[in-house]
Amino acid sequence: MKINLEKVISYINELYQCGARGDGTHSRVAYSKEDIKGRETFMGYFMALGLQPRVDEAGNIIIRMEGKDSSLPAIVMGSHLDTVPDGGRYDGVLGCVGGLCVCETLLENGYQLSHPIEVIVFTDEEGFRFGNGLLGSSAICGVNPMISEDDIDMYGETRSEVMKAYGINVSAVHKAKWKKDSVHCFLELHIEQGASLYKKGTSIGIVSSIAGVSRYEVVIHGEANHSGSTVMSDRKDALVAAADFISQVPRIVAEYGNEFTVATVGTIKVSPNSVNVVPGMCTFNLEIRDQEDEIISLIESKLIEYLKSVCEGAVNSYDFRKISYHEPAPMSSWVKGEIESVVKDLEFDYEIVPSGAFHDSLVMTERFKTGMIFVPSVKGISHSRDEFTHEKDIEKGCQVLLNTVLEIDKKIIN
Ligand code: HGY
Ligand code: MN
Ligand code: MN
Repeated sequence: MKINLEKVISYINELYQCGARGDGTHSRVAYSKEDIKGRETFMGYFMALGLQPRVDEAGNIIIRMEGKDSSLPAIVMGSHLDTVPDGGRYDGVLGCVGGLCVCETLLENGYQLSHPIEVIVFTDEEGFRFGNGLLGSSAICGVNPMISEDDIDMYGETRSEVMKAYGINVSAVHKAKWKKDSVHCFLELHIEQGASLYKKGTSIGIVSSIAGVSRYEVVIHGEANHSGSTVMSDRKDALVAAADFISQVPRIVAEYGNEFTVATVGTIKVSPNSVNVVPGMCTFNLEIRDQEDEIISLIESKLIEYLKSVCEGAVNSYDFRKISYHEPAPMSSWVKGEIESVVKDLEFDYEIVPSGAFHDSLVMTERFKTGMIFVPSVKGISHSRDEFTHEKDIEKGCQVLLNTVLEIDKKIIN
């Protein structure tokens, strides 16, 4: 059975249009009208196949295709449709479209698996608006998504307002949890988002493990004052303290981390944000990622130590709050092995690679047997409008996904 590349590409392009703008950018951030349009478009593809999607308490879209034995646990595939702002065409989308393409190919060939299939679009993987992502996958796995009705997003709106408008009741999110024995395995096809496959010219990556990620909100409280009449020695400038801290993040990572350790300050807000006012408050998000838990904790403690030293005497106070944490996670060796034997049978070149980016699989692997298939990102670029993956690699990735589903379906686990 061969997947239909032409259809896969047309779905990817159509979903891209749901967030494309005239200025060449593309954003489909979670909870936006573009995200809603993308989700409706995606659900429409399944309805055209005669499959009715449902939306769970966490906003996840789930499509079930029955197998010969509906009492068997489901083979689940999926990823996310939300993007970062000015994001790429493939991140997340490929795994959702890959699941769709598997269902469509099976239907077209009149082939029914023994196991049911479920395709899932997870809610808010990126966490752009509130800072902590992986919402839908956390809910499904019964992992605390660390959300509250009163969380304030980057536009000043509360989580309860934002999610209500999206059809989610914050207090009901936990009800989306799945039983452990309801899943045979979870498979996520994704672009690599790094350059290791691209540099080696390899078409397929089989993910060994996903880096852990810890995210924080840091608030520095200084004193707002007149920028003309407040002499330098009298200032408590929150932005200057933040700048000092941020500039030293790379040094601390280099000193205490390893080749995979990364830390990033990716957002910053200054209050009152006026050209003639000494910044009174500075709020920013920090994240630390590594393949080892202990390294994340070490970098965290070194950064807190440095923040304390920067703030002492220079500003009034600071808050350092962890907003989410996911420990590094190995993928299931059983699923990895199944993918590897499929790739070998297909005679595709492959590498076993760690993932520096996180994915819903990071959470899913805590509860279900999980495996990830990577295809190369040209020049390793992702979270950017320049994200690109060659069609020949997309075709191979989808084919590996389909063949893995077919192989795994033969394995009945009691
Ligand atoms: O941020 C990440 O690693 C992922 O792309 N959401
Ligand atoms: Mn992403
Ligand atoms: Mn992604």
